[in-house]
Amino acid sequence: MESGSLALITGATSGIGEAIAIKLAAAGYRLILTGRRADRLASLAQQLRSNAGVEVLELCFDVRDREAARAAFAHLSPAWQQIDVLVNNAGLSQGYEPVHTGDESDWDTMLDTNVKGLLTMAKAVSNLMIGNAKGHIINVSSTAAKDVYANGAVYCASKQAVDAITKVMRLELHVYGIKVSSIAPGLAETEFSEVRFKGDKQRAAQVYKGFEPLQAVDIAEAVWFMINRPAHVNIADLIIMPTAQAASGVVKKQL
Ligand code: NDP
Ligand code: 8X3
Repeated sequence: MESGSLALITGATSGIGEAIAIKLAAAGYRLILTGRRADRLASLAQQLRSNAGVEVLELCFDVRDREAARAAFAHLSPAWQQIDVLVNNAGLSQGYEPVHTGDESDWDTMLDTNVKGLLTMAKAVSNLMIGNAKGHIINVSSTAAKDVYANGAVYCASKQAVDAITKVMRLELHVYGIKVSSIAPGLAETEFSEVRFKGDKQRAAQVYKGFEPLQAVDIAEAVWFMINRPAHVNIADLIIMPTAQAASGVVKKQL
């Protein structure tokens, strides 16, 4: 991809999405950034316009709200419809319980966001990419798609669904010259655990104690590598873990 290319990053208000936005802006990408927290979107967009001198369009909506997503795309001017890269990153884990005591509304939130929200965005952008006869969709999966762990049934299921959707979309879109990939991070220190533990910062901090976790920038660099392969090369899937992690839920800690 060239400088001046356009990327849409969902969930850019923190963590991995924000780091990808910073990385791509530094390389001269125009950006469409999404998320629910308007104040954070506005301040990131302003920072990128000032520091990197790139054009940034903020689209503030919940990916679970199909009407809001449709309206956002309906108002895109032609210049903002030429999307080269979609990083389908918005997602979350909510709750950490076995199935037998799990909270059904947490299950709905995870499946509606990580699976149905990702599909909504993938559908909207892939139609634009088909019209443009090019593009690259990167779905953010997880090591939770490769293994399972206790108390993570619905999150793991949602990310295994992301892997399945990625493989199916590749079958459907390769004929249009569109790349479809997934990236599966292991433990990365973001707001992820704070969201999982519903605002309990102390409990969240424990997750990343006793070893060196990934940082969001590590994932951003990997995404950068994926989108910068030659036109004939598609990295179909990329698993990236901290050195101290061997599999989902298997971490060597020194406490
Ligand atoms: P963060 O909590 O830091 O960021 C999550 C992002 O997703 C935020 O920008 C949030 O924005 C957005 N988001 C969540 N729900 C919605 C929604 N309904 N509509 C729109 N945006 C939403 O976590 P990470 O950066 O770590 O997570 C990013 C992705 O990486 C997720 O898909 C996660 O599952 C995945 N992942 C994370 C790993 C980790 O260890 N951190 C490992 C593997 C995968 P806002 O709240 O403003 O809407
Ligand atoms: C997030 C990583 O191991 O907490 O996808 O599920 S984990």
